[in-house]
Amino acid sequence: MGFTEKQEALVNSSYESFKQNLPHYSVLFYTIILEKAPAAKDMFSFLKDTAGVQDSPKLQAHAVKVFGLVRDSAVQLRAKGEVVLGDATLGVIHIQKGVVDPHFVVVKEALLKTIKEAAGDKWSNELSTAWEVAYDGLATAIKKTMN
Ligand code: HEM
Ligand code: ISQ
Repeated sequence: MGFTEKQEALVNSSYESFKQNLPHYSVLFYTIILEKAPAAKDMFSFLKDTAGVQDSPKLQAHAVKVFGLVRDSAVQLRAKGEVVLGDATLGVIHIQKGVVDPHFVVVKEALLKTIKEAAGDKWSNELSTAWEVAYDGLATAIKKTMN
């Protein structure tokens, strides 16, 4: 079965919970990424010269973009069964920054952990799987433009 209405609803509602405390969850998201891939710190222009992960409007803006794109992918998967990348420059940006395949796994794990925190007692395996499927669809679309 394809991506269901229920899955889309689960992604939408937990995305709203994430946005509710964006400063906190943005920092958590980056912190988990840097725990798993410390060298990635220098890839981000807004983290490069800071000590550790510090909350800033830029940090939040980037983080909410990533989660928002995954949410959009869930909407697309439900509506038409595939993810079409709206921004064709995403592949170029990631190549230029030196992003490689294993990074996508790190970001996925961090995203799922962050959503688990944000969803709180509404979290379920079903919710997590919905995010995972939406993320994988988006990651595949970005990677296609990275070749
Ligand atoms: C830039 C989204 C995966 C590292 C960007 C930008 C977007 C984006 C929208 C443009 C700049 C912005 O406005 O934030 C995504 C999405 C991903 C993904 C949706 C997965 C589905 C990754 C991975 C890495 C990565 C796996 C590696 C750790 C970066 C870096 C930049 C960037 C370093 C440049 C940030 C800067 O301006 O310094 N990404 N990204 N991204 N992405 Fe990703
Ligand atoms: C990947 N791409 C762009 C921004 C990001 C912010 C946090 C973690 C990963 C990201």
